Amino acid sequence: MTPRRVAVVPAYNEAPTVAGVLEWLYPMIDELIVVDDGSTDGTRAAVEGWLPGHEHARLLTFDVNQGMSAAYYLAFTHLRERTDLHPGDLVYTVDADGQHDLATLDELHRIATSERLDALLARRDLSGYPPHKRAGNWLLSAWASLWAGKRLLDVESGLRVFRLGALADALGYYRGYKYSETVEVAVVMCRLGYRVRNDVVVPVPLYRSRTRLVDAAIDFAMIPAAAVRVARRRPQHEPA
Ligand SMILES: Nc1nc2c(ncn2[C@@H]2O[C@H](COP(=O)(O)OP(=O)(O)O)[C@@H](O)[C@H]2O)c(=O)[nH]1
Ligand SMILES: [Mg+2]
Repeated sequence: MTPRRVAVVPAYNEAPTVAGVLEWLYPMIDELIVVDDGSTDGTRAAVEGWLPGHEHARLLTFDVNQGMSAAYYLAFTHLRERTDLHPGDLVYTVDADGQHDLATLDELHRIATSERLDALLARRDLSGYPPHKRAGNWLLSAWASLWAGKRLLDVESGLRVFRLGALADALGYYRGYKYSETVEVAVVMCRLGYRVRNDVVVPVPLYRSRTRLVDAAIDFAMIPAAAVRVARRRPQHEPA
């Protein structure tokens, strides 16, 4: 059976780019979920203006900003509860800021399915990023690798393909705070024994980042916490 492809796009104050991202993404997937995370600009209006005529897209919302992790948690728990989806279906995540070159999606999909991966976390080509961002990303990925028991190369990437069954399982072990969702899901999935790749390099046509030092510090602390949570709750895990 061909897996369904569901894309999740968290959006916070992305009025200039969000509709363009949705328009590009929509023909490549079967269903689209965009989460407006209490945006204070015209994001909600831009999405609502785009929705008509796109019947496989839906908007989930927070009235007050909750942070990126909460936006993902809302969408993922919704998917986990859906009885019309199967563990083999695929969940894509894409930023709303136009940072991801969606021309890479087909190739990511091909690799994820042909290698039967549980998670393909695209490794962004950060060569256009400032040195302090690259150093921070390297350090965070190295720290995550230590706790994941597997070499991870870009744990902050928001361009990903998950197998729904594995994602739904991992959701029992983390919730995420601010931006920590990306690092936590990577560590949790590795610790649970799922097949994870983080070495497929994708270009980043646009540098734009809102994360600050405090966000990196939060991620740093959340990584061991996530690993310990898995070890405590499921010492002898057999991947679902
Ligand atoms: N900055 C920020 N982004 C959020 C929030 N909630 C959801 N997002 C979305 O999460 C995605 C990743 O955020 P971004 O700032 O691009 O992070 P970066 O690419 O890791 O630097 C974007 O699509 C944002 O619009 C939030 O509270 N703050
Ligand atoms: Mg981004």
